[in-house]
Amino acid sequence: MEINQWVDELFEVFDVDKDGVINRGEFVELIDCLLQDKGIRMCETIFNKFDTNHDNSISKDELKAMVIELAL
Ligand SMILES: [Ca+2]
Ligand SMILES: [Ca+2]
Repeated sequence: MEINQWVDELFEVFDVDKDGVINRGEFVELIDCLLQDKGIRMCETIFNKFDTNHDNSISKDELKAMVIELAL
C-alpha cells in the first residue's frame, strides 16, 4: 500500500475527534494497536521523538515520518 494512503487510513481510524492531528490520548490507542505491549512502554518516548515541532500532537507529516522509520 502506498504510504500516504496508509497514513490517511491511520488518521481516519485514530484521529477520533477529527481535528486533523493525533493527540497523546489518540496516540496511545494507535501505538497500542500497532506495537502492542512493546509500544505502550515506549509510547511517551516515541511521541516525543516524532512530535518534531513540539506542539504536543502528531500531524500527518509527523506520523508519516514515524511510519517510515518504524516500518509500520
Ligand atoms: Ca485528534
Ligand atoms: Ca507535532
